[in-house]
Amino acid sequence: MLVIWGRNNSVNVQKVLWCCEEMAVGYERIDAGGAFGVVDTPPYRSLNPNGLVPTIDDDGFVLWESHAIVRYLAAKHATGSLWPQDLKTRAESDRWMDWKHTTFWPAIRTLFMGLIRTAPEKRDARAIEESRLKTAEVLGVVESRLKSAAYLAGDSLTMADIVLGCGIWRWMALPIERPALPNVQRWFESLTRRPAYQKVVMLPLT
Ligand SMILES: N[C@@H](CCC(=O)N[C@@H](CS)C(=O)NCC(=O)O)C(=O)O
Repeated sequence: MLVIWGRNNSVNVQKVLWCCEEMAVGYERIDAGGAFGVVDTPPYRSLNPNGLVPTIDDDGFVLWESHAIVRYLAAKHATGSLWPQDLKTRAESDRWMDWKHTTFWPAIRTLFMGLIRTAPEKRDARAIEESRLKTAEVLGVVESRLKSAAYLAGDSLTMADIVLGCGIWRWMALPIERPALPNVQRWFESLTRRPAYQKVVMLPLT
């Protein structure tokens, strides 16, 4: 049995849950992180010395880092779909996964944390606005890509859509002004029609 540690409102945990739901892979989820604690206990630290979520245990194989987990599970259960078999398609999918961690999340993090996880009187309005503008700017790169493809790596959903799709839910659900990005909008709407996305990603932001 696959065990996943992590609170269900974490963007990084949601990637793993959505991946499993798309592939119809069964799992047991254990609440950890945030108000649930657990991540600072010695048993958890022996699994994940970073004290972060998610962590998985797949029949004794322990793994942390959400994108490594998504790659591992997709390669194990979804070769030819979430894990593209074609080398170049897989490289494209990988590229967008790295982009999500290195470009998209650093851009949106202050906006998300500011509006959702910070009390109104403690918010830095200027930093939040800068983050909103930066996120809109970097999403221009996705907008260009999605002019010529339905999904990030081509014609069908891959692991890249899984990881960026969890982030885009936050962008779309935040109470903010967003520039018109019609291709990003179309892609996002296609994700919202997937039962697995509805079940584990489209939750109220907390
Ligand atoms: N690079 C790591 C980042 C993991 C991470 O930052 N997780 C956050 C939740 S999204 C966390 O554990 N925060 C502390 C907590 O929830 O207690 C990954 O992708 O798995």
